Formats: sequence, structure tokens, C-alpha cells
Amino acid sequence: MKQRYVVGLAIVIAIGLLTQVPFGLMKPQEKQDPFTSILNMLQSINSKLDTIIELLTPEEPEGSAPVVQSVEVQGDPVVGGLVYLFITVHDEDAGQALDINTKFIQLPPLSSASLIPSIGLTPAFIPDYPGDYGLRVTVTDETGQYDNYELTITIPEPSPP
Ligand SMILES: [Ca+2]
Repeated sequence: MKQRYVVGLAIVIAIGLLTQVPFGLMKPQEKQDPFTSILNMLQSINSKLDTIIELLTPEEPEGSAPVVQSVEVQGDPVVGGLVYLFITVHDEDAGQALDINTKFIQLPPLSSASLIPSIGLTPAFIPDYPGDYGLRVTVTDETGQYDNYELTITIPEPSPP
């Protein structure tokens, strides 16, 4: 009877040890878990917020704005003549693609003149009425920085034949 009791007790202790040891090992972790996991969660939220803020903050344009250096009027500035511009542009930042766009900001009354092409360094048009043709040349670089240049071409009244 005594032996049986001892064996039984030994089994109980063994089972107790086998189950308690893993629990014992896990207990310190369990105690840390809520704090550690909240800390980890906050750190992860913080880094995610940093990423979101980075994504939402508009990037500072890099480099400098391009410049319209000069616009020369070429061709035949009379009614029915072909007028074209010779534009020179410059950008300090090497290798940036530049978009050059020209449009009318003023036309003589009744005029339906149009710029063909309106993009590039040599836009052209045919004046259909005498008067003032106001033009705006805009150069834009890859970062969206731009420069405007405005000029007025005055087309004289056609001289009687
Ligand atoms: Ca630039």
C-alpha cells in the first residue's frame, strides 16, 4: 500500500512538473505580452503613420525652374503671311524633359487664327486680320516648375495695292 502511494505521488509530481514547466516558462512571457504587444502595436502604428505622412506630404520640387530665354518673331508678319516664333529655353537641371506650349491670350476681333503647332520651339500661325496678337509661351519641366513669356505681335493694316 505504501509503495503504491509513493508511486502514485511520484506520478502526480511528474505530471505536475511536466505541465508546470511549460506553463512556468510561458508565464513570464504571458505577463509581458500585453505590454510588449501594445508597445509593438504602437511602434507599428507609428511607423505606418510616418509612411502615410510621407505619402501625403507633397515632394519639394527638385532643382530649379526652367526659363524662357528669348522669343524671336520670324517669317512674314502681315495678314495672310506665315509667322513663326523661334523660342529658346533653358533649365539648370540637365536631362529634364521640357514641355513648351504657346497660346493666344489676345486676338484681333473676328480673328480665328490658331497656332499650328502650338507645342515645341517653333510655333506658327497665319494672321487673318490686322491688329494685336498676344501670345504666352510657357515652358514646364518634369517637376511642374514653369516660366511664362508674353509678347504681342502687331499686324499692320494691309496697304492698298
Ligand atoms: Ca528644372
